[in-house]
Amino acid sequence: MSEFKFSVGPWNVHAGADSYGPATRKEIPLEEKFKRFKEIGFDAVQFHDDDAVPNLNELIGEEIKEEARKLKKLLDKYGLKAEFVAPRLWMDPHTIDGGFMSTRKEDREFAMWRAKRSIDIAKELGTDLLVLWLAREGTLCAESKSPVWATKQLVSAINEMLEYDEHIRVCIEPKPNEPIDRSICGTMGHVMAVSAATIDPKRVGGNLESAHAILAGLDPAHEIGFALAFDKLFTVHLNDQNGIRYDQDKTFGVENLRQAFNQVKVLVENNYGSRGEYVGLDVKAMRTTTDEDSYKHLENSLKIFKKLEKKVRRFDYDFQKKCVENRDFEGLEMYVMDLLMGEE
Ligand code: XLS
Ligand code: MG
Repeated sequence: MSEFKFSVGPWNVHAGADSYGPATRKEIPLEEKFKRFKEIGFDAVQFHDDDAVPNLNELIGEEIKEEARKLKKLLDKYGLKAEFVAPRLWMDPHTIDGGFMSTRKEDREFAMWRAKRSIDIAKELGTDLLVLWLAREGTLCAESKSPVWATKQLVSAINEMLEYDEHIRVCIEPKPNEPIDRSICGTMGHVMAVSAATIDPKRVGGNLESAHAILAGLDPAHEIGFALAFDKLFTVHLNDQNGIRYDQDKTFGVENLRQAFNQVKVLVENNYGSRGEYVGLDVKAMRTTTDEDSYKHLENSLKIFKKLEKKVRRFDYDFQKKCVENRDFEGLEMYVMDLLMGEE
């Protein structure tokens, strides 16, 4: 039995289309996903603004809130909470050169409109967490945008969100690349700096995604630890990644088991979750996955997390202490490998 609560987004159960090929599975209605999420053991659902309120660009404020209230009733029906709402700022034509940092005023205004609607939706769904995965926020042509100006734009945009609602917490999900190669806020270190520059740093934190840390050539557990050290890890997106390639959103732990072990370990050791934080997944099924197995990558991610949690809770800290005192890191490393390979 895990001591953590888990969350997932509806986009993690998908029809399998990618930039190189069409769908390989049927689309699944949102309510069916909620039912299965609960059965699998999830406690909360993550939302983009238009997952929660489709075609919100065509609606006005009150209509958006009304749609959000209907969704809240559906969540209640399945005993699920909403973890966060994230404005989707990478599909709309207004976001082709970013949103908050677009060189066009009308695009920046569009991004802010979506961010404020996301806050409205979050309040109706009963969460105070807004996630900003910044997607295209960067520089397509190096000479088209000053990185100084863009960084300051991001801080002022977040300040506007903090002023729009006195309770909202803004959680940046950093990613160093894809779909933009010169990103403005690519690691947890950047997030901490941006947070400190805002008008209310305690309400600005980070969402560490395992794959995004790996894409930056960094260790996910250390990125998690860095945010925890500043008390600013508002959530996580656990998954995996086979090296510095395209973003793969693989099942948690399947490529880098020891890295996954240490992500669970740093969360356990620092009582993550004790203030209601969720262990979020952001994983995608393989293209070959059949309709019947549409949720298997989620089930596998939870299984691997819980198996690793058991190993963390069996970790021999006395042995670790002895190895550290003697600087026997070879011995400590072998102990960890034995633990992971079931010899311990
Ligand atoms: C993309 C991001 C995305 C966000 C939610 O790489 O991980 O899935 O987490 O939009
Ligand atoms: Mg993510």
